[in-house]
Formats: sequence, C-alpha cells, structure tokens
Amino acid sequence: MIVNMSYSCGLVGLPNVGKTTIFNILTKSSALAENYPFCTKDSNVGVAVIDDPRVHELQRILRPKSIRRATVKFVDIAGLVKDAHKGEGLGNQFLHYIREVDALAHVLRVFEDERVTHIYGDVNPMRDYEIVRLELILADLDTVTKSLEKFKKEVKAGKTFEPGFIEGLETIKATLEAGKMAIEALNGPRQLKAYAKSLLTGKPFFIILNISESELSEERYVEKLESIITMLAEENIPSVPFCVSIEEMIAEMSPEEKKQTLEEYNMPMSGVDLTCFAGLKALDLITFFTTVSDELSAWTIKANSTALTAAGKIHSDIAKNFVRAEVISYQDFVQLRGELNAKNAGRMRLEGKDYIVQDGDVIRFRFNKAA
Ligand SMILES: Nc1nc2c(ncn2[C@@H]2O[C@H](COP(=O)(O)OP(=O)(O)OP(=O)(O)O)[C@@H](O)[C@H]2O)c(=O)[nH]1
Ligand SMILES: [Mg+2]
Repeated sequence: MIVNMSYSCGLVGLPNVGKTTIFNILTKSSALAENYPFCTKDSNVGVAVIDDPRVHELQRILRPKSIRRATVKFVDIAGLVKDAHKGEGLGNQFLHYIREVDALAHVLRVFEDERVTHIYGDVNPMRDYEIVRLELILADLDTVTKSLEKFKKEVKAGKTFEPGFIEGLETIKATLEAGKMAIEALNGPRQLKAYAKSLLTGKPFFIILNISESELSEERYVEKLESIITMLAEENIPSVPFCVSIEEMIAEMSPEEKKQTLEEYNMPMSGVDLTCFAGLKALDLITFFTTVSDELSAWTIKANSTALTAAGKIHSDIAKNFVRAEVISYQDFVQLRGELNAKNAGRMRLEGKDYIVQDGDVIRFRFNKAA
C-alpha cells in the first residue's frame, strides 16, 4: 500500500502508563512494553494509517486499483517524572526525539490494575498531567533561556532578526516562568512562530486517556471517566479514550463485527481512529481526495488552504503549472455516485488558484503538462 504522511505526533507521559502499548497498537509494531517504569529508554518510531470512513465510501463508488491513505508518524519516548529536568528518572535529554514533531499526545493512565506499578503509588490522571506538563514547560524554559543568550550575543555582533522576534521570545520565557505553556504566547513575527515549533509546549496537543473496559461499562468508572473528560474540557484540552483490550479485540475482526463491538461499548470509532483524528483536529488539518489513473488518494492540508496549496501538496509541478481545479463536494460525489453523474448534474465546479479547499472535496487538478 502506498502511503502519504499527514503529520507527526510524539507520545509523552509518566513511565509505565501504557505509552508503548498504545504506540504498538497505533502503528502495528511490537516494541518492548513491560510492567516496569523506564522500559522505553530511547524512542520508537512507527506509522499509523488514518482509516477515514470516507475513503471506504469513495472506494465503493470508484473501485480504484490502489489507495493512498493519509498516515501519521508516531514517536514513543521514555517516561517523564517529576524533576526530570534535574536528572530524576532518565532525565529529560530524550525529549530531543520529539522536538520536531507537529503535535503531542499526553498519555494518562486511567485504568486501575494493582498488578501494574504506578510510579506514584495511586492512579490520579490530573496530577500526572500536571507533572508532565510542568516538566515540558521546564524543558522549554531551558531551551528558550539558552536561545536568548545566544541570540543576544549575535545581536551584539551585528546580526539582525525580524522586528519583535527577541521581544516575543522574552514574552515566551516569561510565560514559561509563570508555569504556562508556550502555545499561550505565540504572537509575533513569522520567525518566532517558526522557532516556537521546536518548543514542546508550543505544539498543539491532546490527551489519550488509557482506560479499561470498566470505564465504558461500570457506572462508578463511567462517572470517573466523565469527570476527567469534563475537567479537561473546561481547560479546552481535547481528550480521547483508548482501551487497549478493546483495540486488541477488534484488530482481529471483520469491519462489520468491529462496528458492532464499538457500538456495544458506545464508542463512535476505535481508539486508533479517535487518536489519529484528534491529531488532525488539533493541527487544524482537513482532507481532500483525488483520483488519478485508478488511484484514490487522501491528502491533508491546513484548513483554509487554497487550491494552489493543495496542488503543491501533491507535486510542486502541479502547483507551478496550475490551470484549474475541478471540484465536487464529498456529499455530492457520494449522493450522485461519482464524477460523471456529478458533472452531468452541474455539481462539478471549476475553481481557480485562490479557491479555499473544503474538507472532503474531491478534486481533479488540471495543469499544463507541456510547460
Ligand atoms: N491492565 C492494563 N495494563 C496496561 C494497559 N496499558 C498498558 N498496560 C500495562 O502497563 C505496563 C506498562 O506499559 P508500557 O506500554 O510499557 O508503558 P510505557 O508508558 O511505555 O512505560 P515506559 O516505557 O516505562 O515509560 C505493561 O505491563 C502493560 O501491559 C491497560 O490499559 N490496562
Ligand atoms: Mg514505553
């Protein structure tokens, strides 16, 4: 199968909360995940396929020879503990493995199981979140402090930065010192935004709640899960539930059995799909589709991107020699069962370079091949 990278996502959390177990399910890998803290020392890298239900629908209509799905690169790292910045646990040097990822997912242990060691003795997801959040902030503070020292020396030596860059960095530093994430202080010139991408707390993030089946079926646990989701939502932090045993069970099932099982647990999608889509949402990415030479492809771009940007995502030559985009909305494409019918019904639009691509658009790019 041919794949197409959509975004990259680092998994962070305390040791022994299930990061590698979840990573293995997401990426169909078999990295070592054992019941002791600091099992992962370096990093594991793998790829998850975004199983967009719209691809299945389009596949039924188009019957393509091949499908190119969008994918996510996940990076699983060691666990962070309180005072990791002072060298506790494995320290925080391993955070460099996730400096360049697009988004972060915090894995929080919600499941109760006496056999699985919790490094702080009891299960308390909100406390754990705060510990990890603070360690990420302190790691960023160290990075920004060093950068500022370096940049200020460079300014003295005559180097110039975009107006507002150094001041913006000072504001980020003050924000981190106040115990807040860099993402809250990203206003500034383009150079500042580019710099902030390498800051751990400057990245969009979401929470993966590692739950057991009890959190979906036993009243007491259901209430506990709901209260955690509400607490996070009040702080505008998106979260998704992930139940390892259900994911392992449905991995072996036919699509129909899988759908039925998820319905029984009141899950709208699998944990894998919820996770992949949470990343898309956090990064404000939308999907458009193309069909060329019997290949159906799903591509992701930032929301509010133009047709020209979308063309460039496929190939720089298509953007360079762009003539027009023939666009059918996903709803029309499915309702009218394909391109020809949509065209005959007047539902195919001819759009120019500046057209703002909508989520689900099925696009055929016309470009000048001779140029
Ligand atoms: N009961 C139960 N055990 C789980 C669950 N998820 C993970 N575990 C167990 O928890 C232990 C730790 O899992 P890992 O995936 O290695 O945890 P980790 O966060 O990667 O740990 P480090 O690499 O040490 O930071 C393993 O024994 C897993 O089998 C779960 O949902 N329920
Ligand atoms: Mg691990």
